[in-house]
Amino acid sequence: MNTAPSMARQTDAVVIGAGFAGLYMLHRLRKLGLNTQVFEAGDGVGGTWYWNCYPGARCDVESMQYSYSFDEQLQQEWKWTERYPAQAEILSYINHVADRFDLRRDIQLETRVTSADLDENTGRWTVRTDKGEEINCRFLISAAGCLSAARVPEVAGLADFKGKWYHTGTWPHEKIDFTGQRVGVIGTGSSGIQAIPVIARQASELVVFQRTPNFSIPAWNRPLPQEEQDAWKANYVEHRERARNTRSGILYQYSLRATADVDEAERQAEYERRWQRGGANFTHAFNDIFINRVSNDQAAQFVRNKISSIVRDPKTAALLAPSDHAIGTKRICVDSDYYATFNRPNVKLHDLRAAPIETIVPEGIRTASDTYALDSIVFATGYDAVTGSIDRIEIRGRAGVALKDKWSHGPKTYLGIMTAGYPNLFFITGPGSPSVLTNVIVAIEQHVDWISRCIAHMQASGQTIAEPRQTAEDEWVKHVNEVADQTLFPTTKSWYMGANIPGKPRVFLPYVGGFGNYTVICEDVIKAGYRGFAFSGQPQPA
Ligand code: N01
Repeated sequence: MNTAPSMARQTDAVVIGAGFAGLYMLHRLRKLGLNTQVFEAGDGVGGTWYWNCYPGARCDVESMQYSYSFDEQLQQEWKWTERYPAQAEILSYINHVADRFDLRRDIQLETRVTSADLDENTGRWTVRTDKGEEINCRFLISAAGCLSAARVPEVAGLADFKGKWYHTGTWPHEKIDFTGQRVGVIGTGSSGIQAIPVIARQASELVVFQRTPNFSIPAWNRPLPQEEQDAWKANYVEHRERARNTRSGILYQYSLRATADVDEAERQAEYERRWQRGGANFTHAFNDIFINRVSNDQAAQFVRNKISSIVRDPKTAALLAPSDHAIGTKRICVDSDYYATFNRPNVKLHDLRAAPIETIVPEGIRTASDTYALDSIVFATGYDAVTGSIDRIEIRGRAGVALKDKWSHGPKTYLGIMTAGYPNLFFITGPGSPSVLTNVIVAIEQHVDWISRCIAHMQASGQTIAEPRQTAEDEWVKHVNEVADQTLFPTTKSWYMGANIPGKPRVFLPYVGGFGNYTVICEDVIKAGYRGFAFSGQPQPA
């Protein structure tokens, strides 16, 4: 094992990533009096919202909810302009937070963490970066994000393409103008569904290469009037508290009724009411949509009917209507004019199931049926989700075991926060926690607060090393799987299941037991004296 050389810079904590998670973690660690170094691969803060500046990028959680709650003054002062925040506005907000709390002085940009090795004798980590630095720390905290390892599929011929190509998750920061261009977009997940309508308005021709259609609900985005914000802010603390007790950390209207509790007319009226309200609230129209196949299919059929009512060409409408998965078991998309975009004369849908891509040629894309001449190609092909950002760092814990090897059959954690054999390594929104099934800022705050309390507990009790017990981890992993198996999620090949990455183990990555329930479990663990965790180490000098 490669242990810390004496020349390595010493600090108390290293945080990987300066997105929402990394910034708030830094803020809390400072309050604990810890010297902290944050490393960020981008040349600005913001994480996901730094990288995803593709056309149309916007959050599908409403502005008043998609922000930090930890500082009352911050949430009162910041003004949002639209119902759903656009990427640029979220990035301004994050930069404002970085300045307001004077966070930048501990953040090193354009630096990627490449490895971390545990020294079992000292319980400390030696972290290395792509800039050749070494830094030795007591606490190592991954704030690397769940959707940050962008994935370009291996397509033959890409290197020979004469035009430009982009991935939505690593979009260039200079303005890309597709005016007058022939553009191909590969992928119809949340990113593609947002980018396609905007690109269609610029491009002379747009070809959408679809392998699997997705369900999408209109956002009905609009300006956010001052009075609406003021009304929300008047009760911000209460709204946040209520959100924390929900299944997804978002104030949706969670129905208490099952689909079969109402007759067909009322059912359709409820779907319609939610469609008109817009957003992911749709999937909570009845409380059994995620667990009952028949109920799910009724909600899905409503959306399929909507698609065929919007898209004029019946063949295109049929291709856009998903039938291979239960609605919501792939992340539901929220769009602005997605389906109507296919009524434009300059937009064509190519069905990759019928005619897959054979190769990219210098002039464009050749499929089994057609060759499309293109000036630009946009990959909206997603991420190595949840574990990808952790896996690409060479992390070695006890006995030099690589985390990648420990997780070769799927990630194993206790509460999604720590993993046995890797003391003092914490994950913010790690695998086995609600993470991507929630308003992720709510999940981030809960994890950062929990980790901070754990470290404060160690400081108070004079312990230097925290590690989950193997038995606690095994029980948690079992629980995560059991809860997932009670839902329809595992029936779908999705990135939630690791199914989008060739060779990735098929396990359900997040915890689907509900954010509210999860926080109760985390609180109980603390109340029971950090049940399932072992603390050790020499008392630290004051
Ligand atoms: O990625 P995805 P995404 N050939 O994995 C297709 C969050 N997010 O970036 O389904 C052809 O969902 C793939 O097809 P298939 C949100 O959590 C949020 O869109 O594998 N096609 C699929 O259509 C979201 O879920 C927001 O058959 C290929 C698409 O590419 C997550 O990020 C906005 C292919 C990938 O869809 C990821 O979304 C954006 C290939 N070789 C993202 N490989 C908001 O807040 C993949 N595909 C609104």
